[in-house]
Amino acid sequence: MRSRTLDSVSPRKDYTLLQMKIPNYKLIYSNARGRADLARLILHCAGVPFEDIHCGHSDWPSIKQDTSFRQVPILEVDGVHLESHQSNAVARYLARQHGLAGQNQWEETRADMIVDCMCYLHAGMCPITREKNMEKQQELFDEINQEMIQPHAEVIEQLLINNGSGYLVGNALTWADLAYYAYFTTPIMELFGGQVLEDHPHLRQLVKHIGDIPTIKKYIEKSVRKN
Ligand SMILES: N[C@@H](CCC(=O)N[C@@H](CS)C(=O)NCC(=O)O)C(=O)O
Repeated sequence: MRSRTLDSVSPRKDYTLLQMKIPNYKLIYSNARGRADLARLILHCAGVPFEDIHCGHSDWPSIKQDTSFRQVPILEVDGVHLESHQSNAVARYLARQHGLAGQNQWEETRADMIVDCMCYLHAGMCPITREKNMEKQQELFDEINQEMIQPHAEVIEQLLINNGSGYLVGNALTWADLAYYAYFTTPIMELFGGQVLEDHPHLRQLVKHIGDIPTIKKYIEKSVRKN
């Protein structure tokens, strides 16, 4: 029976507190949201303390030389660099550690699938961020919205309807839900995408619900999460 709703299910923060000693996390990236946003959202949502280290461009060469792929973000756990510096691998690790990856392997795989779909949605936004003229940005956004965002949102809306819990996977919040929140609250979305979720009430409600989670709300209100 699918009777649980968004209001009745909260993130499983207790997982962290009851079952494990919280490691000392350092997340190293610039002060942009970019590829660190999902990891930051997972940690804030789970109520896990971490050092959010914003490095400047001039620091990158020295920081990156210690990484396998010469890229950020980097997650350091108890002083050890996680030897996988890809942003989704970092986010997946944190989601697993803190009860936001899904409640069994099937749910984990569903969440992975959904997060993987986001890659092409994010990639679709690149031409807009490269464009400097705002009218052209709007045109590009409208094009991408019609060709890519709306068809995808329709699929996700239907998935939410079929799932019936208000969440994308199972009956509790996962990092897949946070990934959609991250995508639909980027600066570009906030600038041009006021209407994108108009025809997708379940997805709109999910994004709103996540923005209303107290730990997320607090993070957004006081953070530099502006770009
Ligand atoms: N696929 C990688 C891409 C990481 C990436 O492109 N990082 C950029 C910052 S957003 C970077 O380190 N750029 C500097 C460089 O490649 O030298 C991931 O998702 O982590």
